[in-house]
Amino acid sequence: MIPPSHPRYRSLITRERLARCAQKGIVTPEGLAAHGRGEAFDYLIGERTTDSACIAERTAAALLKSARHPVISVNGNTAALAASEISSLQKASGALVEVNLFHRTEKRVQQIEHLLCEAGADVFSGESERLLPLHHDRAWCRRGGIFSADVVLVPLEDGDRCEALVGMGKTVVAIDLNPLSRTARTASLTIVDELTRALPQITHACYGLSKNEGIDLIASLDNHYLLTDAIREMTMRLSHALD
Ligand code: PTJ
Repeated sequence: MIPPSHPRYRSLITRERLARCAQKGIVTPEGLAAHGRGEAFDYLIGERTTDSACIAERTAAALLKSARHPVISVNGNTAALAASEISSLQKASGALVEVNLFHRTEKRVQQIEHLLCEAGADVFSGESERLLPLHHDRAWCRRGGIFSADVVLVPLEDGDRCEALVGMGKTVVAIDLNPLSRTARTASLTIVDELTRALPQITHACYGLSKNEGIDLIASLDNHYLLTDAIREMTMRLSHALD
């Protein structure tokens, strides 16, 4: 029997929640596969927040707090795993919350918006348009939301859209346990940490950061260092795996 305080217990509860959300159509089959990839990388990094991820989370808070128009983009996996954490981060950062999907259907958009509202988020809804320079359904977003944002937080984003957002001149903050993914390498700032650990840390930092610390964190942002350090942590754990 695994004790409730053990990270493995949490991951079993999380899997059950995702499976329930998949049955309702909130999470797609591709979303379940993406979660499995995330679990594997989380295992490699030791199911904990590393020091460099902690710096990345504080820098994300600084970017959100100093943005003119910050937006948190939410997909099916993020809503299923962390609707209430998104709501708390919205309150701490003042960011707009917009549902933006890879496998887009109107029904899924509405289901996910409903889930977020139930968790206390104030969801930006209304007319979507094909505004991002992409050829598929991922081009859809709202003119007053992601399209006009200067800073976008994209938990679990796909590489094409991340690249498109960066190409539009936005500061893109990704949460992605895979430091080798195209999203991780394209984003302005990548938090290599598990979503439900990362979001509360960003929220906490939004309340605690001084203006000067925020300025210093943004000035010293080095995404290449953050990715290299995550790979170093994983490699180190692997090389001692059988000790
Ligand atoms: O709900 P939709 O239709 O918008 O689809 C969402 C998914 C996640 C299916 C879609 O965006 C997708 O396919 O994403 P990717 O390209 O598979 O990227 C997801 C990334 O998130 C992968 O690199 C995973 O390792 C990582 N990941 C998965 N679960 C977590 C995670 N990172 C942090 N925390 C997690 N819990």
